Amino acid sequence: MKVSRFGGFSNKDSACLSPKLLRNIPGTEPQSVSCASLNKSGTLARRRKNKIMKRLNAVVRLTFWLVMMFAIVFLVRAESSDKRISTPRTKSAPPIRIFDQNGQPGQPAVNGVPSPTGVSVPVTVGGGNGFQFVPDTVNISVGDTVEWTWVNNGHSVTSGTCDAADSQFCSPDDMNCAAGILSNQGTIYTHTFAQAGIYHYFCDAHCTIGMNGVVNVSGGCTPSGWSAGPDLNPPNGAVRLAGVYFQANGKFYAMGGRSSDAAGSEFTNPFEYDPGTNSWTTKSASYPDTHTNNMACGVLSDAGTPYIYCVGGSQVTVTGTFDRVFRYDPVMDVITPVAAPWPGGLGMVLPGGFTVFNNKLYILGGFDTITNAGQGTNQIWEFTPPTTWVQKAAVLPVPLGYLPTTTIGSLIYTGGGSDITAGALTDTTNSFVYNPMADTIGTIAPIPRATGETRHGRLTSMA
Ligand SMILES: [Cu+2]
Repeated sequence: MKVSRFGGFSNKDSACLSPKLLRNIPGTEPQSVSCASLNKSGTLARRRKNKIMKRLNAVVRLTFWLVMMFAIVFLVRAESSDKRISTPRTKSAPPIRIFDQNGQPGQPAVNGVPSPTGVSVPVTVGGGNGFQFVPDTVNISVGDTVEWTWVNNGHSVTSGTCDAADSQFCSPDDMNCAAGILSNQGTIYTHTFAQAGIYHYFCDAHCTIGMNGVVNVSGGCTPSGWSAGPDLNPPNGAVRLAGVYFQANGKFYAMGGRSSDAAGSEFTNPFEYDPGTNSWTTKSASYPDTHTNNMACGVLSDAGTPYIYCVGGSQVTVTGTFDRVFRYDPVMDVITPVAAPWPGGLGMVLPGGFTVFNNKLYILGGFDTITNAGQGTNQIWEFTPPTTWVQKAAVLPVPLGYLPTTTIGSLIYTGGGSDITAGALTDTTNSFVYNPMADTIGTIAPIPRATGETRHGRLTSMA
């Protein structure tokens, strides 16, 4: 039974990686990776103004939210791990409006569906400790859109540095930016960036306590923009890794995988790519086991701290798979087990396509390596930190393994995937769109070329 397979990119933003570099992460198409500036913002200039009332208000609200967050975390941890702890998110927001770089209304956008030339990147307003933009740094390309969603009351998105609006854009409607109009929970504000640059923004009520953000807009990808990068650490190449962009530090991680199909060739440590130095580093943290091929990995936050979660996986020449979950903290370089094995693994199913939406990891389909000598599965699973697994009611219209899968806006798309019959893998053109909030799935136009045994590339409309 031949089980060759991919490496992949699981991320919301992708770094500029070269074809040479990408060749060492099988299954990745160079054109599917968006170029994005990964420059961190510098320290924001602060300007003092008379904000006594707003600060007092902020302290009261901060205290309230800290108490609330503690209570929520406590209650969630007290839940049994198999109990659904979340309800579908509902948005009671005004219609989205997209404004161009000059503040002029552009074409109306359908919620979650990006324009053909760009992607939509979500940012939470009032996330984190309640007074943060999460993530506070977004790296996008020209033509991409940032979608800010308010999760609590009394915030603004105002371009400029703290208390110094520059009126390039602002919530709720790009008008009278200097006024610092505050909006409430459920509000959605979007802005499409038509020009490259570094765009600072802040919350008019809370910038003095650190509620600031930055959008780095790179010039966009063109074929001539590719340049050579360093090879992945293992000189003989690597297969079956899961690629993850970690937005919090702007670095890219290759998780798991192995150097060959020979027994014992599994990698034991994560690899880290730093776009700033254009170099790879082998990290010190080591994997908890050797079932590190074909894992499903993605960035999820637990109690406000982002981690790379990895689910399942196989070991070359060893029958069966693992269902375990672990998480990697790239900042601390620590791997810890997560006491919530994937119920869909059953010791024999490799995760299929995977992607993250709304701080949940979704696994679509999979490869049952045992039943009928190997067959595809159609289940859809959802993992929410810290420990909750839910099998969704919707299923893939046809069983598939190794689906290229990604999130665009609020929808999850698949393009192709492997039909697995009696252990034989065949590329297909099956393509679906899954709505994780409605738990519905539908068929979209088939991918033009049969595709399988690969993971998704991202984050452009060319994926
Ligand atoms: Cu605020």
